[in-house]
Amino acid sequence: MGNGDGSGVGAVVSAAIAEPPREKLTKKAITADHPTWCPGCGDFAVLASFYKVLEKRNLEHEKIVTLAGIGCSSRFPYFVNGHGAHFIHGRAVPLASGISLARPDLHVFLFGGDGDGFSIGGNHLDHGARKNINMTYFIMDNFVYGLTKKQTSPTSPIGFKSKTDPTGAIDQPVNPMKKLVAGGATFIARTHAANVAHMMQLIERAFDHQGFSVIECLSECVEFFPDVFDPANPKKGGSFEVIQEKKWDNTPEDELRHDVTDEVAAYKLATLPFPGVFGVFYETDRPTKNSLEKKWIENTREKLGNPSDLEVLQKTFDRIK
Ligand SMILES: Cc1ncc(C[n+]2csc(CCOP(=O)(O)OP(=O)(O)O)c2C)c(N)n1
Ligand code: SF4
Ligand SMILES: [Mg+2]
Repeated sequence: MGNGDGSGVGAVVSAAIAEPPREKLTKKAITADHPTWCPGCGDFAVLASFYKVLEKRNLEHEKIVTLAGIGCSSRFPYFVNGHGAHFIHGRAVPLASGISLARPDLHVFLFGGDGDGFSIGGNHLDHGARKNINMTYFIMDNFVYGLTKKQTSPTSPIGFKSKTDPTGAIDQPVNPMKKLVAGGATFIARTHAANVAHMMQLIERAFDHQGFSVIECLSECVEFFPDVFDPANPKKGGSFEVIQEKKWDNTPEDELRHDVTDEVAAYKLATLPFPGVFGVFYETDRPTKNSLEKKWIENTREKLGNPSDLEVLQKTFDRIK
């Protein structure tokens, strides 16, 4: 900051005060409250993977924002020592959108459940996706409403007996991968909470992606839908089938591999019967709303003769007087 007389003394003083070296971000520094999930809940592994990624990437601590809606999974921000909030049920995407657009320098991570993301928040998910707002959204899908103690969720399979469907669910469940492809998300992936290495890989890829990146993670609710994801857990007799992505190496094997930029191929993968396949279904490079809006603001400002924020605000007030 200058001292006001134009001598630049202030600048010299501030230059002399060297920034202290940054301490490496540790798990200890990002760990907050003790998680209050039921022992054995899949969400613990998601939290552990997230801590590991933050530590590995050594992000600037003050640039991490963890957001959520309402649900067991949406307790997530309580357990991360950083900026965070959990918001109204289903309204996590709009909250995250505002923060992402206003503060493009922050890393916006969003966590939540299948109810929060695909039911009450399903509409917001579509709009966040089509607008390609920059954030990483991790949906912990347990096929049930956990927090409210076992109601049918939009991903519950037909026949699932719950408090809202005592004789078994009769409605066709949402297919998250199909919904996200159709919605226009630019990074779409699927993983399983029993596979920490796979989860970490996907969180890192989603984080590196510019745009609306979503990971659906099968995360078991041991209380209200136990063992449902065993068919994809090798430790419990299932098999975890990973998507083989194209290497573009001109080999005959490559013909059979998945092209992540092909949305029809992604849609086809999404039609595989439960438990399906895991990995990146779709990834494309499309301008984010963040970049488009920034350009629009800069152009408008230039047209108006580069006024300050205060002048723009004053002009707006004058107009509505
Ligand atoms: C507007 C509104 N409707 C309903 C509720 C009640 N409610 C809280 S969490 C929840 C569903 C949670 O399910 P999910 O998002 O799958 O998270 P989980 O608990 O399974 O992790 C519901 C219906 C609420 N809090 N607010
Ligand atoms: S009720 Fe289910 S989702 Fe909620 S904490 Fe317990 S095991 Fe996890
Ligand atoms: Mg749920």
